[in-house]
Amino acid sequence: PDIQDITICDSTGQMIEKARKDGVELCFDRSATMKACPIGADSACCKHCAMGPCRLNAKDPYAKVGVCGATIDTIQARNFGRMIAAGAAAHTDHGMAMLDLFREVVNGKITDYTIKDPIKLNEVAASIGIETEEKTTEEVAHALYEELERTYTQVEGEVPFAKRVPPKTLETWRKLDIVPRGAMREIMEMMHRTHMGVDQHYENIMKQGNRTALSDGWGGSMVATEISDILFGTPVPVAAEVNMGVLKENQVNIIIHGHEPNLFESMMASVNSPALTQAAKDAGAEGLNLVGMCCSGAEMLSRHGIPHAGNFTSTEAIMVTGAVDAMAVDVQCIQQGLSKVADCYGTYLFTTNPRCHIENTEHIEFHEDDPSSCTDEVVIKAISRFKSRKYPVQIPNIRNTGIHGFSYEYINYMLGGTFRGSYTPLNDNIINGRIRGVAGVVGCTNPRVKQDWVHVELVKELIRNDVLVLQTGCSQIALAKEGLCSPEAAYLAGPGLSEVCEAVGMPPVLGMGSCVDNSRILIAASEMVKVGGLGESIAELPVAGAAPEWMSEKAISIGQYFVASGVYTVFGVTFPVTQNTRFHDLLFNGLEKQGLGKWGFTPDPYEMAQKMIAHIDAKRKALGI
Ligand code: BF8
Ligand code: SF4
Repeated sequence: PDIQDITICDSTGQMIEKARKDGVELCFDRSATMKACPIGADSACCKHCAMGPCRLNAKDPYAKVGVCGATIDTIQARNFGRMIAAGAAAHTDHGMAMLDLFREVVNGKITDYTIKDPIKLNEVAASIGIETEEKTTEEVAHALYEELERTYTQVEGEVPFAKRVPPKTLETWRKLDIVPRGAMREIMEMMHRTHMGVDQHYENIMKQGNRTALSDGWGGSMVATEISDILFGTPVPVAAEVNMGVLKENQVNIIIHGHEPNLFESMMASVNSPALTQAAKDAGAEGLNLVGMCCSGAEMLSRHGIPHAGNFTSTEAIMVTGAVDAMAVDVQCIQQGLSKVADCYGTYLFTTNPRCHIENTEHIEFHEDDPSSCTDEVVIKAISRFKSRKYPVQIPNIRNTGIHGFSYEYINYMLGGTFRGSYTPLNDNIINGRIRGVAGVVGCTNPRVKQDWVHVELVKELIRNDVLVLQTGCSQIALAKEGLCSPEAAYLAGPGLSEVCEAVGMPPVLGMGSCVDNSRILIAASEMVKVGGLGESIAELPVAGAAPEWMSEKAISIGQYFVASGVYTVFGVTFPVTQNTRFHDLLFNGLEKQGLGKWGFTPDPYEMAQKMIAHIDAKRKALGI
């Protein structure tokens, strides 16, 4: 296929062209030759036991059943439930790793990290009912740890952050019996229920699907965000550069790719160490250049303004520059294909997390009690590669500046002014119609669709119609590369939104961080309910969500927790459900009738925008605004 059909990212396009000349295969090439399995795409197959695998016919979904008698609805609900479980497990295990780190810091066993944001510590503790007055930071931290551990382990009862859910939304969940207990329990039960011969009613399976997804959004993901803020600082707006031009020809380039901020934080310490900086200079480099990719990149971009080189589908392509001296990865969204591309260009690729090794790839384990032994080693290897660079370097000369780091707390401050931080002005602007509604546009890029294009076209359409856009993950990087994360992009917004943007000095698109930081969007939505004037539950708000180029099971878990929280959520690319089935109807209509949100699907960004705006308008109408 032509490069203009593969990506709108010029840098990635240039690297695809170079890779073709160099005879190097990228995910885009593999997706062109690996046609998607049409049966799996419709979720019409089951391999949950050895009487199968069984294949049903999506064109005539009720004509056949599996060997055990499972219907199309059971089969696809089980598949969907397991996607939620896997996605929720990824986020919650990441959150638990942050909580483990927090515990060891609080206990004084790990000394390389500290509590950087004691104000946030107190706020989070207070939000879940922990008494903070007349307590030391240490005492509050201990109490918070004890409480948050329940997010994972508790056998009975509601997760701690259920206290942040608007009462009416929580009431709906209680009625439906979907308030999450500990994530470990929910994920375990989801896996059990989707085993051969257990839960065989698609509605009941989705009940557990909702509960499992909520244990991610209001559980593991929220813990990941809050603990990371407490340990590493709550983001405030910061100017930062994105795109492959952040690589520097005359410097030692090191990329961190993955999801856990601790590796990245320690890598920052290593590249700032005078000894290693000197070593880089001795090797003829002007310095050490640390940049991020994917979600840990988005998190560091938002928290510290560290440059970001590109989103998910650019992670192989960037090595084609020949300029990447080392790439260290931790967990999630690490394509195995990286290993081969790294070989082709002599890039040192390292895995660092015990959860993620890659065949034929060196593993240097990262230990939080001795982080620099890993991160220094990565820097030293990168310097040695710089010294003996054998490959011609070709860096696309493209950089885009934007403002990132709009935490929930900062939006509060920004809109409310110094002394009266609150979401009231946001609600006011929604009520008076300057802002039509709020959209969360998030998620991956996917080589099955033109990279970044669906994100960018959708968001342009939304802001043109006065919809304020909140962003996370790889989507945020797509928009940043198009310049939409800068205040100057206000001219692309409709008259009402651009007026608000100009008054406040904010971009029409607010980047909030990584995928676990979607929890910031949940908190913002709860706050909008709390402030008043826009209904009593999240389901009544004029808001919508989208993951236009999604690919991962984590995205399905995120989508489901937004839906369960009351948000209309539209996915692009493809949707893993058979049309014209009862299960499809449950996801796209039935859940809304239960008082939750609902799913939508279209690969077309303009239609997606229309659907979201129509939903926002319907909610406005219901509110009488
Ligand atoms: O958690 S947006 S491709 S990097 S899954 Fe992965 Fe998707 Fe990117 Fe982060 Ni989120
Ligand atoms: Fe087939 Fe049923 Fe076994 Fe699934 S659980 S593979 S549908 S027999």
